[in-house]
Amino acid sequence: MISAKMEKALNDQINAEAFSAYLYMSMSAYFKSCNLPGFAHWMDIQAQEEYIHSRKFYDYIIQRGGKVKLAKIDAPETEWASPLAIFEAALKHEQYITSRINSLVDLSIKEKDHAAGIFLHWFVTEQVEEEENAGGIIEQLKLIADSKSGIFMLDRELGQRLPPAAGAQAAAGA
Ligand code: OFO
Repeated sequence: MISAKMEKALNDQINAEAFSAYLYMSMSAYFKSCNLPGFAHWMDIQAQEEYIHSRKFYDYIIQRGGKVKLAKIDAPETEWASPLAIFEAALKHEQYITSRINSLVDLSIKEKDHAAGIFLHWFVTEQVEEEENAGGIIEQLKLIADSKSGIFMLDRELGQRLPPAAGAQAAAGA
C-alpha cells in the first residue's frame, strides 16, 4: 500500500506528465504551422514519451493498491517567437519537472517508502536526459542563429528521431 500523501503526490505527477504531453503536442502543432516538419516530428515523439511517463505513474499507483484520480489538464501555450524560444521554454519546463521528481524522491525518503524511491529512480535518470536533449538543441540553434540553411539542416536531423520503443531498442544496441 501507499500512503494517502504519496498517492496524492503521484496522482499530481500523472497530471504534470499529461500536461507535458499536451505542451509538446502544442509545440509540434506550432512547428507544423511554420513548415518545419522535422522539428514538429521531434516534438511529437517527445509528446509520446510524456504519455508513457504519465502511464508509468498510473500503473505504479494501481500496482501499489492506490486509487488513480485523473484531473483536468491545463491548456498549454500556443505561440512562440522562434524555434529557439520554443526549446528554451521546453528546457525550462523540464527543469520544473526535475524539481517535481526531486520533491517526490524527498517524500519517499520522508515516508520511508523504499519501493516508491526505487520506482522514482528511473525518472531521476530520465530527467538528466530530458534536460540534456533540450539543452543540446538550444546550443545548436544558437550556433545556427538566423541561418535559413542551418534551420533546414537541423529540421532534417530532428526529423530522424525514433519513436520511444524503437529509440530504446537502438540505445540498447538491439
Ligand atoms: Fe519530459 O519528462 Fe516527463 O515530464
